[in-house]
This record gives sequence, structure tokens and C-alpha cells, in this order.
Amino acid sequence: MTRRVFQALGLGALAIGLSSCEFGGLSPIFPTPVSPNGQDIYNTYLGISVPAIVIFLGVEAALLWVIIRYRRSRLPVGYVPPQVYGNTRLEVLWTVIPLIIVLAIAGYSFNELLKDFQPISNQQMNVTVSGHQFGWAYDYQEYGITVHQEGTLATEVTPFVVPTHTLIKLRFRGTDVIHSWWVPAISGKTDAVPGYDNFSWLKIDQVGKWRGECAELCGSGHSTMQIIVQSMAMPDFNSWVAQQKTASASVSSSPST
Ligand SMILES: [Cu+2]
Repeated sequence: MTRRVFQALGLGALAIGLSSCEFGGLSPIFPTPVSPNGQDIYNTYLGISVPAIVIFLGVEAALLWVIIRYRRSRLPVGYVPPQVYGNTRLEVLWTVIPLIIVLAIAGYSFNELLKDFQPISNQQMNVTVSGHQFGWAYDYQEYGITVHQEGTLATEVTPFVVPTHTLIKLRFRGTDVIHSWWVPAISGKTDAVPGYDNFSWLKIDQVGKWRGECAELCGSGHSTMQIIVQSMAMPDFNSWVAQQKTASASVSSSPST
């Protein structure tokens, strides 16, 4: 009976886990990285998770071995195990080993952070990304155009279009409260803070579309701050830019007509 209950619970948890894969278009597991910094974050994730899983399995195996090997039914009636009060060597060891592991993780991931969020200077294009309640604006410095990605859950948001094979420097700003720009396949979460600029970059070598969202609770419409990044080949990108320019020209001239 208990076994059935546990089986049902396990299946239920599995179903929830699998269905959450589709929730909001984001996967609980990292998607395939498409930008080098996304790849670095993915590698860091594996570099920490794999040893952690090995340690977890080792500890669980030791626990199971002790439980089974020294179970009461295998010991004589009234058996009392050796009573140990304090063991300095053991206590120092089980403090120092986890400390070393935690410091190694901190060093490894901090080094990765330094590498990926440094303002770069060899970029081929500059885009300022500003977050507001509730949406994003992308200012293409070299092209004089701005894409407004207003928050919505009803349909797909307007994509942030980028050319392939181009190193793009991203400058992040917040115009009201703190937001965080996050597209897991491309880069880590980067905070868009009012009055303070943060930097990241992207370089995508394939044509496609990737989803993300605001990763900093920023108000009642936070969940609508969806992100779509779309990459296209340079000629397609150029015609998209021309299209944006004519669209904005017709919008700005419309009050006079
Ligand atoms: Cu936000």
C-alpha cells in the first residue's frame, strides 16, 4: 500500500517536472547554448553539477551501506555501539573538506563571471537595452533605430533582431526599477539597474529565435516581460533595418497628415 502511494507520488512529481519544461517557453534544464558566453555558463554549470552529483551519490551510498550493514536485526539483542564523544581529527576533516569544496566552487564561478561580464572593446555593434515596467527597449547605436518589446503573455513579443557572426556589446539600463535580462541560451542574467550601467555581449553564429524573460521581480507585470532574440544573416538584417526606418518615419510623420 505504502509502496503504491510512493509510486503515485513519484509519477506525479515526474509529470510536474516534465510539464514544467514547457512552462513559459523556458526549460528547467539549460538549452543548447548559441553564444560563446552561454557556452561558458553551460560548461560552468556542468563543471559544478557533475562533481556535486558524484558527491551526492557517494554520500547516499555510504548512508545506505551503514543502514543495511548495521541494521538492528543483524546485531545481537541489547547491542550498544561504541560510545564516542568528540573526535578532533574527524571534526576538523569534515569542516575543512566541505570548506575547500565551497571555496573551489566560488573561485571557479567567480572567475567565469569576471570573464563574461567584462565590458568588451572589440565589438562590431552596440545596443543599449533598457528595461521598464513592463517591457524592453533596444537602442541600435549605429543604426539610429529602437525596437520596443512591450510585455505581453497573449502573443509573442516583438523580437530583438541581431545579425549573425557579429560581436554585439550590450549595455543594460533600468528606467524605473531593477529588471534583469535573461536569455538562457545566450548569456547569464544581467541586471538592468537605474543609474548604473551593466554590460554583457552576444555573438550568434546561426539563424534562429531564442526566448527569455525578466529575471528580477519588478512589479505586477513582471511575468509579461518576455524576451525573444532573433538572429538573421547580415543581408536580411540590413533589409530589416531599412524596414524599421521606414516604419518609424511613417509613424513620426503621421500626426501632420
Ligand atoms: Cu522586469
